Amino acid sequence: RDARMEWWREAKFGMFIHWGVYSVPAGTYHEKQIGGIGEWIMRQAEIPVAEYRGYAQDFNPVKYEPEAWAKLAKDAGMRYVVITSKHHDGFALYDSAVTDWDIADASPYGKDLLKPLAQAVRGEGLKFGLYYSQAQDWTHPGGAKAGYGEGDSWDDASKGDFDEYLKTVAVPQTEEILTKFQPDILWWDTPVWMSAERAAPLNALLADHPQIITNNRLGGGFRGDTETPEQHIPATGYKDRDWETCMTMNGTWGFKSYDHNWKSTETLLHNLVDIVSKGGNYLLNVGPTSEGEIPQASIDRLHEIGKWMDVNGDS
Ligand code: JFZ
Repeated sequence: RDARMEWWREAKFGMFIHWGVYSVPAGTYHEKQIGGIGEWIMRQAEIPVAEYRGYAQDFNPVKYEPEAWAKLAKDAGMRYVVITSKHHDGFALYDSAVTDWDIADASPYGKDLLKPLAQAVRGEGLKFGLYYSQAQDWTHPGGAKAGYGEGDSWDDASKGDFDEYLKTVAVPQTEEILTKFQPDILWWDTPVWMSAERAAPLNALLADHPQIITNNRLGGGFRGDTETPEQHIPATGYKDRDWETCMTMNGTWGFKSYDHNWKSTETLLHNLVDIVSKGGNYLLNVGPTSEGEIPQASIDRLHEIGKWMDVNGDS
């Protein structure tokens, strides 16, 4: 176990990437600015499935440069990258055989976004991880909807049986991403409606990937390898547990066109030093646009962190 965690413990600093169809509305629905985090716009505004699907027509990241993203992370002193393979809106950033609600089938871009990033990231000598929303899925029938009773939804089209969803979508997609991309990390999230029985088949898929590192958000009592304090730094770290604080640079994970509430580079560096001094890792988020660009404010801060690393980092 310790040998498996070794690279992760030494890594200290990683890039989180929240990217998907929500970058198209970018926080605005029918001329109204929707509160909360950008990737939750479908849930917040209770957008019907058919209407939300339309946004995929404008998710066309022709400016996507995975090599530049990998270099940006590397130059900032980051040692790993974790990207959303599927967030709560159910949209997959790779060509999934399980569904047509993915980048290859539902967007004009028409091809996988993850393999090129995996290659670029590993080409820079960094580790590559995948986020996967195993429980919440707001488009596939039966997927969990936070705030709703089991099986329920704001749209009849996404109501359904949760166990059926797990069996026909979550399990096969997890299997797909594990075999297609061989991620070094699998980052589960929001175990809405989960139980030990429901989580077990997902956890079992990890057995074929003994090197993989997982977090504590699968649900059903599975603790994984890492604690994931969100948007805060625990005062004294965690006793006997590896941990990783994930944090946004502004107020959202997914791109919101009008969120300019950027933390200063000084604050970001202060957070990094604080976290590392307490034995944790810092997973710092960027939210690219629907065209495939990381916001300039994020790039500027990562460059400045890189300059600090040149003087104070250990490699
Ligand atoms: C989840 C997601 O819902 C969100 O969109 C984003 O992906 C984030 C990284 O993770 O949000 C959470 C999950 C857990 C907590 C808070 C927000 N938590 O444990 O306090």
